Amino acid sequence: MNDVQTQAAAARDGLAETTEFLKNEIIRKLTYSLGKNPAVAQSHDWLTAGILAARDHIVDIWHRTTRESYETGRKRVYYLSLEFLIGRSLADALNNLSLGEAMRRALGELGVDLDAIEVIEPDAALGNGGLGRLAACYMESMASTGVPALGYGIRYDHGLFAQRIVNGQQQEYPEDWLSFRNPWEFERRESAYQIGFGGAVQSAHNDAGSVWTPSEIVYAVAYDTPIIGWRGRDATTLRLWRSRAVHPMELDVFNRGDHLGALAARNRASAISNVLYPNDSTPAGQELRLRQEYFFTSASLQDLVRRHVRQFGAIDTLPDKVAIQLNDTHPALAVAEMMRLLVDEHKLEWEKAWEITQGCISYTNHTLLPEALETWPVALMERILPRHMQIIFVINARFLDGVRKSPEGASTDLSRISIIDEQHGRRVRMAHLAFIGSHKVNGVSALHSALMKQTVFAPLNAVCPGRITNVTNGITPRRWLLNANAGLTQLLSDVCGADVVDDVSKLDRLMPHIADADIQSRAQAARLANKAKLARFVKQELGILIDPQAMFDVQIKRIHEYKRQLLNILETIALYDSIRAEPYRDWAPRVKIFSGKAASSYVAAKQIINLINDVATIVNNDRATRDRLKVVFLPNYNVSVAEMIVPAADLSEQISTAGMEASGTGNMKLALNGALTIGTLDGANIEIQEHVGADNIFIFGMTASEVEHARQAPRDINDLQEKVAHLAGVLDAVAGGAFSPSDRDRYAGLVQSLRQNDWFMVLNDFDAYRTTQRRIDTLWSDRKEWWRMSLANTANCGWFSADRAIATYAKDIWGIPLNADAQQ
Ligand code: 26V
Repeated sequence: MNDVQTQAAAARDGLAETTEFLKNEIIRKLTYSLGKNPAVAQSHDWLTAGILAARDHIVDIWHRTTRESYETGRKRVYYLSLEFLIGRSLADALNNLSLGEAMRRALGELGVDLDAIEVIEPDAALGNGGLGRLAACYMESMASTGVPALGYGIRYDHGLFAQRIVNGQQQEYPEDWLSFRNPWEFERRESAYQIGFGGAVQSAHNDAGSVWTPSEIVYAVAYDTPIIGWRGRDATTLRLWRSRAVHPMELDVFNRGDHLGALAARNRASAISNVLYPNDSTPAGQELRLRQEYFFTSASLQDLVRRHVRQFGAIDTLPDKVAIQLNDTHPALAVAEMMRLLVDEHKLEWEKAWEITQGCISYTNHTLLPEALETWPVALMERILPRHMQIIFVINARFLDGVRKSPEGASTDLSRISIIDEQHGRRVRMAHLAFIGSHKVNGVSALHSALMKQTVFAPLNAVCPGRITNVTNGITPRRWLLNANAGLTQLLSDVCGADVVDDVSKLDRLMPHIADADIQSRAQAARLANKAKLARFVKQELGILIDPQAMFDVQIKRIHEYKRQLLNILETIALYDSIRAEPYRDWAPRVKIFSGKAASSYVAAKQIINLINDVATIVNNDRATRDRLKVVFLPNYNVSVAEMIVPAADLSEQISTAGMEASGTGNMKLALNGALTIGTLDGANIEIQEHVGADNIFIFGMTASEVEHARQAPRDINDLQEKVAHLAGVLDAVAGGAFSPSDRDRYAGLVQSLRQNDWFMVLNDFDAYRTTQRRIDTLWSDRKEWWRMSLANTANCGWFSADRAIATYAKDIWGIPLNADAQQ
């Protein structure tokens, strides 16, 4: 036998051995952990047994990682995020452990199909969208690149609501991912912390040690989930907090006969970790949200401070060993809580405490939308967190004082940099608190970071130059390429070498081959198989038949006016009219695929969902356009649905109003998988263009500065409607009820608001968008050129790996040297 044959034989023997081992493990788990006789086990029992068997393989690596990080005393990242949008974990874990094939065989020999049980694992949907998914990608990437890390969040009983579409309209249902228990997690009863609320403060001076006596205390109990890195390299911890009452019930109240009252405290406490807040357009349930934010921030800081003091025996070395990353302002109370712990509990001087706090903390901003920037009424904060409010006042006073005395002092409008907004009934600006308490603040794409300096943070940037930096978002290629698209991955490792899966920057080795007919046809075959799978899913979910040979044109993300699903559906209507008007032209057959949730109180977003579904009903039932155009709205968008759509997409819609999408990450997932992008010069689209080249992307529409100017100048929308082909006709049709025959006025208001104040520039960009779509139609018939462009996208998108983003955070923000073998 030669070397290769010997290796193959060893792998075969290894595989046979591992298969046998796993088979025994699964049976043992089924029998002794679940108490199930294999003969009567149901699918979900096999799933749980499979997860428990896989988890055992992670635990040793996890303990080793934790031990090593303890022994080497390396600096550790604490990633504080109110959201972790994880999705399913089994396929990802098996792949990272290189156990996929053995597990498939082991289950197969037991008469169970791995594919069939993987899909019944519930999605852990502990996030709204991009921000939460980013946190999940970064946890996996830190485990893969050897960055010591611990993620902190909330173990919500209920994740993001489930969406159903009834009569074209969104309905929300509670999500219940824990109903079959969660086999990935370990409850840590010993790691419980007391979290106080309300009460009063005794202090001589606000900036010296004070005694806060809360009127209410709840427990935060830790639940740990190991996150396994690529090739089982390391495993990091995701620690999620669950709230519990200190006393399960008040027995004296119960004994007095007030049975419900006796449970009141318990309910009040457990409400904190009950449900994830949707990104709402209206501020509802404010107090509970603030309690959630403080609850998880305080538990996390108490935990990390305790760990540090135990390990290093001192508090002042904290910034050498601890990097705290705030994922948006949701954990911004960390600034005040850290000061409270250091000044009140550890009795440090204010100046020293401030140096430590700023040395540890850094903050990522994810949006510049004014309505999405968190502020809390001072009065609410004083009631719920009296000591923190005092501390924030001191931080603010000292900061403003410093600026006043500095050379810039005279030219600075202090009201614009203050943590307190005095204009809108006295509110605490959480972004200012996070900014002032951080040594670095980052945006999530080059444009977004630049806009931070020019807009929302301009005054703060002027007095703290150099604090704002950029880390363009990234995505984990393990989940979004290797797992989601096994067919393409096989081709890529054949062409680029097997090591491309360890380092996706090596995808550029594909470049010399992008015009190769054989490689193009293999890529096409892989895509077609993914599209056929998606088509089966669409048929099963919606009963709509779609042709895998047609162009799959996808827009998948939260529904928001700035993301402009409305622009997409209006253009779809124009296309529909054009096809009907000229049925014999060789139109590129298209399937328009939409998926996404609207916040429950976001009326305009819900109307857009309704319109997409109404258009779908008319178009899909029209024989005239039957083979040319289909419109599909896939309900209940989540990570798992994305994993099916992303590898099946031909065209990726990234059409936000320029300047409004901080980065986008779906854009990266789709481009990496070879979808061509039609997009505006917004967020990370700009950097995608830089990497793939202007010839390999379809950019259209107004730039961010054009949008800014147009918003200031009055626009002649009537003139626009007269001049732009199709526009008036499309708007009239929608407004007149052509797509809502049973309720003709349904969209009158929607169209009227576009015509009166088109804040998101839907009408302005309509023509550029429509004509770009028609260019894409033409390209579709040039298959060679299409696939050259597609492969150029895959070849050049390795840069959007989360590993690159994490390496940048490690170097520029956390001060953590990476091991040489993890660097790219
Ligand atoms: C929040 C809200 C709340 C009020 C109503 C409107 C609204 C709209 C958006 C948001 C999202 C805030 C934070 C967020 O999720 N940002 C997203 O972060 C992603 C990861 O960095 C990034 O790719 C997306 O562009 C950005 O929107």
